[in-house]
Amino acid sequence: MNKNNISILGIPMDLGASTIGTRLGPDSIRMTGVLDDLIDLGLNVTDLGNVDIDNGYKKEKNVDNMTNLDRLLPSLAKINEQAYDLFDRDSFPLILGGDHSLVLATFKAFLKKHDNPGLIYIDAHADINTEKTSTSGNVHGMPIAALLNLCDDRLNKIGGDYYLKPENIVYIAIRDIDEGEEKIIEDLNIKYFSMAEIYEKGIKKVLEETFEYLKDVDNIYTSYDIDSIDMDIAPGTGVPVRGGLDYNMARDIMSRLGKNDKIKGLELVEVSPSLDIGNKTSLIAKELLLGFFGKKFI
Ligand SMILES: [Mn+2]
Repeated sequence: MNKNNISILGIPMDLGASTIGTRLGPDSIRMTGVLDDLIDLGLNVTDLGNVDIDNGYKKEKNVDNMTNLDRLLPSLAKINEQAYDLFDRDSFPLILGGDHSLVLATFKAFLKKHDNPGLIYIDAHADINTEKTSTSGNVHGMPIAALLNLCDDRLNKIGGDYYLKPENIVYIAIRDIDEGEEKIIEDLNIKYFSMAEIYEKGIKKVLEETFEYLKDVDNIYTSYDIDSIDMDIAPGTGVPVRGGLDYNMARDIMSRLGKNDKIKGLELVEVSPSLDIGNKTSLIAKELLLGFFGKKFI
Protein backbone atom coordinates (compact mmCIF):
# COMPACT_ATOMS: atom_id res chain seq x y z
CA MET A 1 0.00 0.00 0.00
CA ASN A 2 1.51 3.22 -1.15
CA LYS A 3 0.51 6.04 1.20
CA ASN A 4 2.19 8.62 -1.06
CA ASN A 5 -0.68 8.11 -3.48
CA ILE A 6 -4.13 8.86 -2.11
CA SER A 7 -7.44 8.28 -3.87
CA ILE A 8 -10.42 10.12 -2.43
CA LEU A 9 -14.07 9.13 -2.76
CA GLY A 10 -16.87 11.31 -1.37
CA ILE A 11 -20.09 9.70 -0.14
CA PRO A 12 -22.73 12.44 0.24
CA MET A 13 -25.09 10.25 2.24
CA ASP A 14 -27.72 11.28 4.74
CA LEU A 15 -30.41 8.66 4.27
CA GLY A 16 -29.26 6.85 7.40
CA ALA A 17 -29.44 9.87 9.72
CA SER A 18 -32.28 11.63 11.52
CA THR A 19 -31.39 15.05 10.08
CA ILE A 20 -30.27 15.93 6.57
CA GLY A 21 -26.94 17.71 6.15
CA THR A 22 -24.18 15.12 6.07
CA ARG A 23 -24.64 14.93 2.30
CA LEU A 24 -22.71 18.22 2.25
CA GLY A 25 -19.85 16.82 4.35
CA PRO A 26 -17.49 15.62 1.61
CA ASP A 27 -17.62 18.90 -0.33
CA SER A 28 -17.36 20.98 2.82
CA ILE A 29 -14.18 19.13 3.78
CA ARG A 30 -12.80 19.55 0.25
CA MET A 31 -13.55 23.30 0.39
CA THR A 32 -11.19 23.73 3.35
CA GLY A 33 -8.38 23.32 0.82
CA VAL A 34 -7.25 20.03 2.30
CA LEU A 35 -6.42 18.52 -1.09
CA ASP A 36 -3.93 21.30 -1.85
CA ASP A 37 -2.43 20.89 1.60
CA LEU A 38 -2.01 17.15 1.07
CA ILE A 39 -0.28 17.87 -2.25
CA ASP A 40 1.97 20.36 -0.43
CA LEU A 41 2.98 17.52 1.91
CA GLY A 42 4.37 15.81 -1.20
CA LEU A 43 1.50 13.40 -1.79
CA ASN A 44 -0.16 12.50 -5.08
CA VAL A 45 -3.88 13.06 -4.70
CA THR A 46 -6.59 11.71 -7.00
CA ASP A 47 -10.10 12.92 -6.26
CA LEU A 48 -12.65 10.49 -7.70
CA GLY A 49 -15.54 12.81 -6.85
CA ASN A 50 -18.74 11.78 -5.08
CA VAL A 51 -20.85 8.67 -5.39
CA ASP A 52 -24.13 9.65 -7.06
CA ILE A 53 -26.76 8.94 -4.39
CA ASP A 54 -30.49 9.56 -4.47
CA ASN A 55 -30.89 11.20 -1.05
CA GLY A 56 -34.29 12.72 -1.68
CA TYR A 57 -35.32 15.61 0.52
CA LYS A 58 -37.36 14.07 3.31
CA LYS A 59 -37.69 10.91 5.31
CA GLU A 60 -39.49 8.11 3.57
CA LYS A 61 -41.62 5.60 5.35
CA ASN A 62 -40.19 3.47 8.05
CA VAL A 63 -39.90 -0.16 6.90
CA ASP A 64 -39.83 -2.53 9.89
CA ASN A 65 -38.06 0.17 11.94
CA MET A 66 -35.46 0.91 9.23
CA THR A 67 -36.10 4.47 8.04
CA ASN A 68 -35.57 5.20 4.33
CA LEU A 69 -34.81 1.51 3.71
CA ASP A 70 -36.21 1.53 0.18
CA ARG A 71 -33.79 4.25 -0.95
CA LEU A 72 -30.94 3.12 1.32
CA LEU A 73 -30.58 -0.34 -0.21
CA PRO A 74 -29.75 0.71 -3.78
CA SER A 75 -27.55 3.54 -2.47
CA LEU A 76 -25.57 1.23 -0.19
CA ALA A 77 -25.20 -1.31 -3.02
CA LYS A 78 -23.77 1.41 -5.24
CA ILE A 79 -21.43 2.65 -2.49
CA ASN A 80 -20.26 -0.91 -1.90
CA GLU A 81 -19.29 -1.35 -5.56
CA GLN A 82 -17.48 1.98 -5.79
CA ALA A 83 -15.70 1.40 -2.47
CA TYR A 84 -14.46 -1.95 -3.75
CA ASP A 85 -13.08 -0.28 -6.89
CA LEU A 86 -11.40 2.30 -4.63
CA PHE A 87 -9.80 -0.40 -2.44
CA ASP A 88 -8.66 -2.21 -5.59
CA ARG A 89 -6.55 0.76 -6.74
CA ASP A 90 -2.83 0.88 -6.00
CA SER A 91 -3.23 3.86 -3.69
CA PHE A 92 -4.35 4.63 -0.19
CA PRO A 93 -8.17 4.90 -0.02
CA LEU A 94 -9.70 7.90 1.75
CA ILE A 95 -13.47 8.14 2.06
CA LEU A 96 -15.28 11.32 3.10
CA GLY A 97 -18.84 11.02 4.42
CA GLY A 98 -21.69 11.16 4.75
CA ASP A 99 -23.72 9.59 7.54
CA HIS A 100 -22.32 6.49 9.21
CA SER A 101 -24.72 4.02 7.58
CA LEU A 102 -22.19 4.12 4.73
CA VAL A 103 -19.67 2.01 6.68
CA LEU A 104 -21.96 -0.94 6.15
CA ALA A 105 -21.18 -0.67 2.44
CA THR A 106 -17.54 0.44 2.66
CA PHE A 107 -16.40 -2.10 5.23
CA LYS A 108 -18.24 -4.85 3.32
CA ALA A 109 -16.06 -3.95 0.35
CA PHE A 110 -13.00 -4.02 2.64
CA LEU A 111 -14.05 -7.50 3.86
CA LYS A 112 -14.28 -8.66 0.25
CA LYS A 113 -10.88 -7.17 -0.60
CA HIS A 114 -8.90 -8.30 2.47
CA ASP A 115 -8.83 -11.61 4.30
CA ASN A 116 -9.85 -11.39 7.98
CA PRO A 117 -9.64 -7.59 8.32
CA GLY A 118 -9.92 -5.46 11.45
CA LEU A 119 -11.92 -2.32 12.15
CA ILE A 120 -10.94 0.56 14.43
CA TYR A 121 -14.17 2.48 15.07
CA ILE A 122 -13.72 5.92 16.59
CA ASP A 123 -17.13 7.23 17.54
CA ALA A 124 -19.21 8.63 20.41
CA HIS A 125 -21.74 5.89 19.61
CA ALA A 126 -21.44 2.16 19.14
CA ASP A 127 -23.74 2.07 16.06
CA ILE A 128 -24.56 -1.53 17.00
CA ASN A 129 -28.35 -1.37 17.33
CA THR A 130 -30.42 -3.79 15.32
CA GLU A 131 -33.78 -2.77 13.87
CA LYS A 132 -35.23 -4.58 16.89
CA THR A 133 -33.25 -2.70 19.57
CA SER A 134 -33.20 0.75 17.90
CA THR A 135 -35.51 3.38 19.37
CA SER A 136 -35.05 5.76 16.40
CA GLY A 137 -35.09 3.48 13.35
CA ASN A 138 -32.14 5.42 11.95
CA VAL A 139 -29.86 3.05 10.08
CA HIS A 140 -26.69 5.02 10.89
CA GLY A 141 -27.07 3.50 14.37
CA MET A 142 -27.08 -0.05 12.97
CA PRO A 143 -24.09 -0.62 10.63
CA ILE A 144 -21.89 -2.56 13.08
CA ALA A 145 -24.75 -4.90 13.94
CA ALA A 146 -25.35 -5.50 10.23
CA LEU A 147 -21.62 -6.10 9.62
CA LEU A 148 -21.84 -8.75 12.37
CA ASN A 149 -24.88 -10.34 10.63
CA LEU A 150 -27.24 -9.41 13.50
CA CYS A 151 -29.80 -7.25 11.66
CA ASP A 152 -32.55 -7.89 9.16
CA ASP A 153 -31.08 -9.74 6.16
CA ARG A 154 -31.87 -6.83 3.85
CA LEU A 155 -29.14 -4.93 5.72
CA ASN A 156 -26.88 -7.87 6.60
CA LYS A 157 -26.51 -9.03 3.02
CA ILE A 158 -25.58 -5.73 1.41
CA GLY A 159 -22.34 -6.32 -0.49
CA GLY A 160 -22.50 -10.09 -0.06
CA ASP A 161 -21.98 -12.72 2.63
CA TYR A 162 -18.88 -11.24 4.23
CA TYR A 163 -18.99 -10.53 7.94
CA LEU A 164 -16.91 -8.82 10.56
CA LYS A 165 -15.68 -11.00 13.42
CA PRO A 166 -16.55 -9.47 16.81
CA GLU A 167 -12.97 -10.05 17.98
CA ASN A 168 -11.66 -7.92 15.08
CA ILE A 169 -13.27 -4.63 16.11
CA VAL A 170 -12.04 -2.03 18.59
CA TYR A 171 -14.15 0.95 19.60
CA ILE A 172 -12.44 4.15 20.70
CA ALA A 173 -14.17 7.11 22.44
CA ILE A 174 -17.66 5.62 22.83
CA ARG A 175 -19.70 7.28 25.55
CA ASP A 176 -23.34 7.15 24.45
CA ILE A 177 -24.51 3.53 24.32
CA ASP A 178 -28.12 2.34 24.26
CA GLU A 179 -29.26 -0.47 26.53
CA GLY A 180 -29.73 -2.95 23.71
CA GLU A 181 -26.29 -2.09 22.40
CA GLU A 182 -24.67 -2.64 25.77
CA LYS A 183 -26.04 -6.16 25.86
CA ILE A 184 -24.70 -6.98 22.37
CA ILE A 185 -21.27 -5.57 23.25
CA GLU A 186 -21.17 -7.63 26.46
CA ASP A 187 -22.51 -10.81 24.89
CA LEU A 188 -19.98 -10.67 22.04
CA ASN A 189 -17.18 -9.43 24.33
CA ILE A 190 -16.34 -6.57 21.98
CA LYS A 191 -13.27 -4.51 22.87
CA TYR A 192 -13.77 -0.82 23.57
CA PHE A 193 -11.99 2.13 25.12
CA SER A 194 -14.39 4.47 26.90
CA MET A 195 -13.55 8.14 27.36
CA ALA A 196 -12.80 7.46 31.04
CA GLU A 197 -10.22 4.83 30.09
CA ILE A 198 -8.72 7.11 27.44
CA TYR A 199 -8.25 9.90 29.99
CA GLU A 200 -6.66 7.48 32.42
CA LYS A 201 -4.27 5.80 29.97
CA GLY A 202 -3.62 8.46 27.35
CA ILE A 203 -3.80 8.08 23.57
CA LYS A 204 -0.37 6.48 23.18
CA LYS A 205 -1.21 3.58 25.49
CA VAL A 206 -4.73 3.16 24.11
CA LEU A 207 -3.42 2.76 20.57
CA GLU A 208 -0.63 0.42 21.69
CA GLU A 209 -3.25 -1.76 23.36
CA THR A 210 -5.48 -1.51 20.28
CA PHE A 211 -2.78 -2.83 17.97
CA GLU A 212 -1.77 -5.50 20.49
CA TYR A 213 -5.41 -6.62 20.64
CA LEU A 214 -5.53 -6.73 16.79
CA LYS A 215 -2.11 -8.38 16.48
CA ASP A 216 -3.40 -11.32 14.39
CA VAL A 217 -5.00 -8.96 11.88
CA ASP A 218 -2.90 -7.66 8.96
CA ASN A 219 -5.31 -5.23 7.32
CA ILE A 220 -7.17 -2.64 9.36
CA TYR A 221 -9.77 -0.08 8.30
CA THR A 222 -10.32 3.05 10.36
CA SER A 223 -13.77 4.61 10.52
CA TYR A 224 -13.56 8.01 12.21
CA ASP A 225 -16.83 9.63 13.19
CA ILE A 226 -16.36 13.35 13.84
CA ASP A 227 -18.77 13.05 16.80
CA SER A 228 -16.01 11.22 18.70
CA ILE A 229 -14.73 14.75 19.30
CA ASP A 230 -16.36 16.90 21.96
CA MET A 231 -19.45 18.74 20.71
CA ASP A 232 -18.09 22.10 21.84
CA ILE A 233 -15.20 21.90 19.40
CA ALA A 234 -16.88 19.88 16.63
CA PRO A 235 -20.56 20.92 16.72
CA GLY A 236 -21.25 20.29 13.03
CA THR A 237 -22.62 16.78 13.33
CA GLY A 238 -26.06 15.19 13.61
CA VAL A 239 -25.87 13.49 17.02
CA PRO A 240 -23.33 15.47 19.06
CA VAL A 241 -22.29 14.27 22.52
CA ARG A 242 -20.46 16.19 25.22
CA GLY A 243 -17.40 14.76 26.91
CA GLY A 244 -15.54 13.61 23.82
CA LEU A 245 -11.98 13.76 22.55
CA ASP A 246 -10.33 17.15 22.71
CA TYR A 247 -8.52 18.50 19.67
CA ASN A 248 -5.06 17.31 20.71
CA MET A 249 -6.29 13.79 21.44
CA ALA A 250 -8.20 13.55 18.17
CA ARG A 251 -5.18 14.79 16.26
CA ASP A 252 -2.79 12.50 18.14
CA ILE A 253 -4.93 9.46 17.30
CA MET A 254 -4.77 10.33 13.61
CA SER A 255 -1.00 10.90 13.63
CA ARG A 256 -0.38 7.56 15.30
CA LEU A 257 -2.80 5.65 13.04
CA GLY A 258 -1.20 7.22 9.99
CA LYS A 259 2.20 5.84 11.00
CA ASN A 260 0.94 2.27 11.31
CA ASP A 261 1.39 0.22 8.13
CA LYS A 262 -1.49 -2.10 8.98
CA ILE A 263 -3.99 0.69 8.36
CA LYS A 264 -5.12 0.13 4.76
CA GLY A 265 -8.02 2.55 4.55
CA LEU A 266 -9.54 5.56 6.28
CA GLU A 267 -12.94 7.17 6.32
CA LEU A 268 -14.04 10.36 8.05
CA VAL A 269 -17.80 10.66 8.47
CA GLU A 270 -20.78 12.54 9.92
CA VAL A 271 -19.60 16.10 9.18
CA SER A 272 -22.81 18.12 8.77
CA PRO A 273 -21.97 21.67 7.61
CA SER A 274 -25.52 22.96 8.06
CA LEU A 275 -25.26 22.30 11.81
CA ASP A 276 -21.75 23.72 12.09
CA ILE A 277 -20.62 26.96 13.71
CA GLY A 278 -18.17 29.00 11.66
CA ASN A 279 -17.07 25.97 9.63
CA LYS A 280 -14.96 24.77 12.54
CA THR A 281 -15.94 21.12 12.23
CA SER A 282 -14.81 20.90 8.60
CA LEU A 283 -11.60 22.70 9.55
CA ILE A 284 -10.95 20.16 12.31
CA ALA A 285 -11.65 17.39 9.79
CA LYS A 286 -8.97 18.92 7.59
CA GLU A 287 -6.42 18.96 10.43
CA LEU A 288 -7.23 15.34 11.28
CA LEU A 289 -6.61 14.27 7.70
CA LEU A 290 -3.36 16.22 7.48
CA GLY A 291 -2.26 14.62 10.75
CA PHE A 292 -2.99 11.16 9.43
CA PHE A 293 -0.99 11.78 6.27
CA GLY A 294 2.08 13.04 8.09
CA LYS A 295 1.85 16.74 8.83
CA LYS A 296 3.95 17.45 11.94
CA PHE A 297 1.94 18.03 15.07
CA ILE A 298 2.85 20.63 17.74
MN1 LIG B 1 -21.14 6.84 14.07
